[in-house]
Amino acid sequence: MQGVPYLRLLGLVVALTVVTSVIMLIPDWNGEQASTAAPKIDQLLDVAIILSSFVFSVVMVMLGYSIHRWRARPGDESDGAPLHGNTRLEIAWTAIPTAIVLILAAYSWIVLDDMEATASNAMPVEVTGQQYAWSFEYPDENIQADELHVVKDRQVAVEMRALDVLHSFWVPEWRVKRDAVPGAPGSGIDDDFVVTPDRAGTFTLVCTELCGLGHATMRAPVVVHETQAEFDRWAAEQEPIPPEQPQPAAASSA
Ligand SMILES: [Cu+2]
Repeated sequence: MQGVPYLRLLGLVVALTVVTSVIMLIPDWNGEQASTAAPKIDQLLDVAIILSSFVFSVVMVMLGYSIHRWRARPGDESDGAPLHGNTRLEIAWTAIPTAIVLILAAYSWIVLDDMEATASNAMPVEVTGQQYAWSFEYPDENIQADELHVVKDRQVAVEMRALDVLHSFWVPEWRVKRDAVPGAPGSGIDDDFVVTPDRAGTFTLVCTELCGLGHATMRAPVVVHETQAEFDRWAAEQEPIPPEQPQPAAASSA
């Protein structure tokens, strides 16, 4: 290809990348942050937005340039020249996206590894999803509740269960999301996760796996207490876990 203004095209790509990134970074996509994972997830999203803006800009600039440069002039009915291809171009459009994907994968790995680090003082909570309600058991306190109560700055170790179909645990302000799968626990399904809330207040646990007609109503209050003492006062008023849990007939005998 002769006479392609590479430098000017590169300049356009950089300019469009900057403009697109700035516009796309303005909205607060994920909303309020209320766990130690939230800023890490949000920063990962920002990096993904900038890399996506770059890919978008390369495609748009090359598309615009090609349409302008190789458009058919009025009255031109001739065929284009036969082309074999362009090895340099093909290497570039394979290598650059591969590098972008590998960089994002490595960065995501680091963030996920960091989020999954467990603390020794974590509070275990067993979360059960069923059509269409959540319930919570606290093995350390031997209580059960239909609200999720936790303590600010204390890690929560959540173990998920589902009694009927797939459900999914999501507190948007915490950013973490994990499926509750029938058959877990003990089935080898990855059904637990940790999260450290770092803002006291009341939030909402949302089921984010379409689980039936009542899916949209499958929510539960999440209360993050300022102190452990406040949590203990709440815990003292809750029902104890009954010794024999009523199980559906299909429950495994193992
Ligand atoms: Cu659901």
